[in-house]
Amino acid sequence: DGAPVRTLDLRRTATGRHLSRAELKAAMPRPEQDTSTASAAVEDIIRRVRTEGFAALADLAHRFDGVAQVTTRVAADELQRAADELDPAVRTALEESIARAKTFAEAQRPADATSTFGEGATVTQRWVPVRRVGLYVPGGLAVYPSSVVMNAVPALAAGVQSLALASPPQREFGGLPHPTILAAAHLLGIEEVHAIGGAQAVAAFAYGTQASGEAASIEPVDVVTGPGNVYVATAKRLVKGVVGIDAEAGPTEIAILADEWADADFVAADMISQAEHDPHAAAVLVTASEDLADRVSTALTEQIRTTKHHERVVTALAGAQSAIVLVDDLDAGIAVCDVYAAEHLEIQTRQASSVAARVTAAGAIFVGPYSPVSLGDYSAGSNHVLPTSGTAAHASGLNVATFMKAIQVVDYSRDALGGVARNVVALARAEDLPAHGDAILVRGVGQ
Ligand code: HSO
Ligand code: ZN
Repeated sequence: DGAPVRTLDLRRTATGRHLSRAELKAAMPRPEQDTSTASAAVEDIIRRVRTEGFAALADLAHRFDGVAQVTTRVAADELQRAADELDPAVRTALEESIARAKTFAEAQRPADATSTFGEGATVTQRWVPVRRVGLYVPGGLAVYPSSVVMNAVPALAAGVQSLALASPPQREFGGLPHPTILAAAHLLGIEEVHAIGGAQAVAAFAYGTQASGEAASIEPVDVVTGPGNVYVATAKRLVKGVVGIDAEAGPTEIAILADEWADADFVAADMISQAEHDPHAAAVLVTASEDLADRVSTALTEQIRTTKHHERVVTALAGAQSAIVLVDDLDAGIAVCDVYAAEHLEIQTRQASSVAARVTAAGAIFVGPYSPVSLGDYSAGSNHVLPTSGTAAHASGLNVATFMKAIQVVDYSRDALGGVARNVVALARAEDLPAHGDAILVRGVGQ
């Protein structure tokens, strides 16, 4: 019928009854991702980096990136030069994005919590940054200096001491990562940048490599973050546990909950903005208004004609992952958005902020007609590294706590220990672990 996006009718009139939460979830357009094919290749890369170190990195750079390397480490003057040569408007925009992201990240620092159980009995949860972080930034088609900002700023605000960045060596830039990536790193004060691509970068961060010839050693990190293709996602999954990782990032998603008052041109433009990332990107409109659905469909057809990345956008919008979802009313729309748990959710309804307050699952929520996702992608102050593929049901976007861990500190006096000694002994007996009880009694308390 020429519609740029298919319609999915989840209304009672179409389904015969209201769908349950599980049925809504099954009905929503979200294809499952398969990372199994990349697993064998990535396992091999990780094994080689662990056993051969720099020799493996050099060989993989030659094979996958077509460059010859004597070291992975980018020299300080190359970082400086990239920053000097940066377009001034881009430089200003990056600096202002960094400033906003920094303000917001610093405001997120979690407070320590202490409970006191009478005289001399305290437990405290103390937040401590991880020591060292490895940030991966993809190269190739997508060059995202904004992602350097989004990954680095919360780590710096958390107080991480050591921050390393890796991005693939580019043949057209003499084997260095893309210059805007280097420039962004320099603006953030990151001094350790490596020209290493994909799965091998994740492996080098997780296990470290020894110095060899001119190549500096790479110290292992505590946390690896950053977007990437299926190889990067698979590598992160495989090293998880050895190091911490951020949420796995699949293709980007935008869901828009809108009523008949929404501006169809705004809705269409925002759907196209995220479809522009990837033929697998998802754009989903959820509405109870058939009239709005029709107007958005028309606006999409109109706007698609002149959009630069036409191929990608059309493929993403026409794909099984995208749809205009018709629901009975606003409540049903909120229920649908909650089960879908979009990476980005826009609320384009009347009283948008009170509607937004009722949503319980989304990577980030964008409230009202003047908070489009692309604002958040670059300049709002919020983070754009967000949980995709429905993982927003349990995971969070990148934030200060991603780069911190909480240590629980127990501090009891002799009297305070005596006060709970009987309980410890009783529970130790119940678990048939009497030595646990003995470790209390040996202190001469609780008799
Ligand atoms: N929308 C992407 C982030 C991004 N957009 C970077 C432009 N550059 C995923 O949240
Ligand atoms: Zn984007």
